[in-house]
Order: sequence, then C-alpha cells, then structure tokens
Amino acid sequence: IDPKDGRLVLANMIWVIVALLIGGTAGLLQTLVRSGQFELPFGIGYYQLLTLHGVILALVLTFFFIMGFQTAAVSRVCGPLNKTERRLGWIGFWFMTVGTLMAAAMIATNQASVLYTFYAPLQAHGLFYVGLTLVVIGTWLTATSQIIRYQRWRSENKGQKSPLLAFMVAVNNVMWYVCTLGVASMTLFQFIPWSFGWIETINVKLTRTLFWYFGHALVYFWLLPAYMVWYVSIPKIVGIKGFSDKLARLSFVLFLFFSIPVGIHHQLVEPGIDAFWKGLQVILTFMVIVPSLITAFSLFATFETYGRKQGATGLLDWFKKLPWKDARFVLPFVGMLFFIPGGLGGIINASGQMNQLVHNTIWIVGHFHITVGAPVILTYFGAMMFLLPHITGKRISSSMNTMGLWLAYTWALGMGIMSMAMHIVGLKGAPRRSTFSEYGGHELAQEWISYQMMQAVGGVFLFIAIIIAVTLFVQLIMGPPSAEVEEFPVAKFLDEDVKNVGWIENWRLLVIITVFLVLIAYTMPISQIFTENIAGSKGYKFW
Ligand code: HAS
Repeated sequence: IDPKDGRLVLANMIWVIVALLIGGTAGLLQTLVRSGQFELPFGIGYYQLLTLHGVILALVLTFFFIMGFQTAAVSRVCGPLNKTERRLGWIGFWFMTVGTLMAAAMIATNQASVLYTFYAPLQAHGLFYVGLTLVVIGTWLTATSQIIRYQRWRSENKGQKSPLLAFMVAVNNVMWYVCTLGVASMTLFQFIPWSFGWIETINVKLTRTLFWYFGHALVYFWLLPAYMVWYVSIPKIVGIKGFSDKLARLSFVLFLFFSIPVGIHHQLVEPGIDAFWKGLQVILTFMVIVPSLITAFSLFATFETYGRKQGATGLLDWFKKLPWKDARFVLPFVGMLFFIPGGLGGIINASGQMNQLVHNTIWIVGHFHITVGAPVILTYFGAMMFLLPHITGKRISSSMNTMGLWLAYTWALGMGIMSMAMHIVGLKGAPRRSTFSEYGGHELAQEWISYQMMQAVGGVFLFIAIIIAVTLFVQLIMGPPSAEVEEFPVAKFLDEDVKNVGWIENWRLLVIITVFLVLIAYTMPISQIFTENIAGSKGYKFW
C-alpha cells in the first residue's frame, strides 16, 4: 500500500500494541484477584480494573485495529487515498486518541468504574462519556474516509463490481453508522446531561436498550475484519483461489441486515420488555447465525480444495496438508477452531429458555473470550504479522514466524484453560462481574474456587502470550528493512469472472432493508418505554 497511507495505518497499530499490553496486564490481575490468592495494591478497585480491562481491550484495541486495517484494505485494493481522504483519516485518528486519553484518565482516577457496558444506573464522570463520544466520532471520520475512497473507485469504474475487500469494508462501516446512532443518542441526550448534573434523572431501561441496540452490532463490527482476512487473505496465504466472491458478499450483506435488530437478546431476562419483541429478536438472532455458517462452509471448501491439490485423497487427510508452519495461517486458523464452540455458545445464549440459566453468570465471560478473545484477536494478530512488515518495508524472518507460532499455541492454551473453566463454573451458578468471595462459606461457592484457580492459570499463559505478541510486533516494526517486502495477501476467487453481483451492491436497497428491519424490531419496544411512565432514576455515582 501507499507509504503515506501506511503511516496512518501504523499510527493506529501502535495503539493496538499499547492497548494489548495495558489491557492484558489488567486481565492477568483480574484472574489473580478472582482466584482469591491476590489483593490489588495501591487501593486499586476491582471494578476500576475491570473497567480498564474491558474498555481498553474491547473498545480501544479493536477500534484502532479496525480503522488501521480497513484503511490498509481500501488502499490495497482501490489504490492510495487522496489528500482529503487521508487527512480525514488522520483527523479521525486524533479524535480517537484524545477521546481515549480522556476516558483513560477518568478510569485511572477511579471516576469511571462503570464497566465497558457503561449503561445506567451506574454513573461515571461526564468526561468519561465525552471521551467515548470523541472516540466514536473519530471512528466515523476514518470510516468515512474509507467509504469515500470506495465510492471514488466505483465512480471511476462504472458498471464493474467493486473489489471484494473494499465492499466488505463499506458494509462494516455502514453497519457501524447505523448501530452507533444508538450509543450516540444515549450519550448525547442522556449520559452527558445527567453526569454533568444538567438533568436529575435518567431512564435506565432506555439507556440499556439503546446500549444493546449498539452493543450486539458492535460484536460483528469486531468480527467482520477477521472475516475479511478469512475470506480474502487466507486463500492467498495457502496458495489457492478463494471459494466464492459472490457468496462472501452475500454473507456480509446478511450481517448488515441482521446484526442490529437483535440487541434485545441481551435483555431476555429484563422485565418490562414485551415477550413478543423478545421472541422476534431471538428469531432475528437465529438469522444472523446464517452468514457465519456460510463462512464456515466457504472456509472448509477452501481448505479441502487446497488439501486435494496437495494430493490428499481420503475423507479428512486434506487437513494434514494445510500449511502448519506458516504463522500467518496458524494464528487465524486456531481462532477459527475456537469459533466452533464460541458460535455454539452464542446459539445457547440466544435460546430464550437456556438464556435464563447462563445470563449474568461467568459463562457469558467464557463465551466472549472464545469469540472476540480468540477468533477475532488471533486473526488480528495474524493480519498484523503481514501488515506491519508490509507498511514498514520488511519481511517476516523465520524466527519471527516461529514466535508467531508460539503466540498461537500459548494463546490457545491460556484461552482454552481459562474459558473452559468459565463455562463450567458458569453453569454451576458463579456470577460474572463480581470479585472473589466465599459467600459466607456457602457450599455452592466453595465449588467455584478451584475453577477460579484454573482461570488464573489460563490468565498466566495468556499474559506470557501477550509478552510474545508485543515483542513480535515491535520486532516486525523495528527490524531491518528488506529488499523484498512482505505482501498484503489478497486472493482471487473461483467465480472472479462473474461481472455482475446484482442487488448485492445496490446500496439504496441494502440501506432500506437494514432500516426497515431496525424499525420493525425496535419501534414498539422503544415506544413502550416512553409510554409506560416509569419514574427516572438518579442512579449511582461511581466517581
Ligand atoms: Fe455473543 C453475549 C449470542 C457471536 C461477543 N457475545 C456476548 C457478549 C459478547 C459477545 C462480548 O443471544 C457479552 C456482552 C456483555 O458484556 O454482556 N453471540 C451470540 C450469537 C452469536 C454470537 C447467536 N458474540 C458473538 C461474536 C462475538 C460475541 C462473534 C464477538 C466477536 N452473545 C449472544 C447472546 C448474548 C451474547 C444471546 C447475551 C447473553 C446474556 O444473556 O448476557 C453468533 O453470531 C454465533 C455464530 C457463529 C457460528 C460459528 C461459525 C464457525 C466458524 C468457524 C469455522 C471453522 C473452520 C475451521 C472453518 C455458528 C465460521 C475448522 C477446521 C476444522 C478442521 C474443524
């Protein structure tokens, strides 16, 4: 990609590395505290640490990665950004930087211990919400620079289908605009006036509903860049054509339709939302599983085709032929393996009755560590393996590749142990979002302790993996330049010659369907909140 675009990408990636180190350290401490064997020093609060861990990893790391990766992606497939587009990308980056520092300062001074799901009634200092708002505005600006580049390619190449990777970036960004309207209206009209004392009370249910309107699409905003790598880069890395360009586009469009009107599946046990609307959103949640199943199918097809080309003839021996020594492949692949139980867990969570069992237990924490914490993050790491040397003019040396493999194995070991313990003890009733307690010696709580120890063991392996990751990424940036530069792998597809993708790239239609589904799923639940006349809450100050 163009070196000037590369600098913008690198600036975002440096934030990723810093966030990984801080957030990962907080994560290790988190598991140690919950094991009951460790107390936090210097008066640091449990919820302060938990907020830091969640915000820095789930919001800061991911957002900077996504903005950097997507900028690299459009620059790679559409050509360099022009001056205005690049400037917009930089303005977005600085908004995100200032916002992150503001929010971090509030967390560090214990004025925002309200967790990464920062809905009411917990109240943080107003500057925390201002900081987060700036971060979101920053993502809008950078995302817009990517969309403008994509649109410019389309107007310069009228009648042609756009490059797949750029189309995927556009889908992710449009989904992002629509879902962040929820969190933006919540912070601007409710949290900021309330936390600065301009209004006295807040509507708790409204903030929770608007948060989850945004919050579930957020998980696909994290996931889709990983899918971009799976669809577009992995086939090139293994050395064959991708399965189907058209099917990949369809899967992304289905994410656009079904990622947003499903947020109420996080509120299935919440009183005051009509059962009918919960049921409808559960059905829509089952629709959002379909594009992931399409993705699994396409990947299996790619891997089997590759294995057969290498001479595999048996039912499953193509599996052995995969490039097990290439860290760019192994990191995302290990992530895919995690996503099989991760996806199954999601289906369990979404099933109304089973949700009663797992909601607010540490099972949910296990679920999101094997979705965002493994498939997504390991794929981000795999992408950084080629992206960092690509933008700094280097190549992956064999020792760096070996480190990448160790990173995948150690991460898998740590995450495997930790999340398995979380899933099992969650089914035994252990709550999420709570520090270590023996609950007055209660028999049930005694059973949880050994699993909490297991979580700490997993946490230690994960921390070792983080040290490997940070060392590796710094080497990939700082290592000696090379005459032959690492490529940003972009595959061709078996159906590359299909010129017309039909309605799939008809943006007017896509946006109309998206908005229509949102209106169907949310108009009544939100109007009911306004009409039921429940008194506002003064909330609980956490600063
Ligand atoms: Fe989830 C809670 C439902 C996916 C993240 N989820 C969360 C929270 C987070 C999160 C962060 O319905 C907690 C929020 C909080 O703090 O309260 N989730 C789902 C469903 C899916 C799902 C139905 N979640 C994700 C992804 C996430 C994520 C992805 C992050 C990136 N989730 C829920 C529900 C809750 C929830 C409820 C609320 C629970 C509660 O009560 O609080 C689906 O999208 C999953 C579909 C995925 C699949 C898997 C496809 C597999 C693939 C890999 C193939 C492997 C290959 C390699 C090819 C069906 C694509 C194999 C090779 C071999 C040789 C074997």
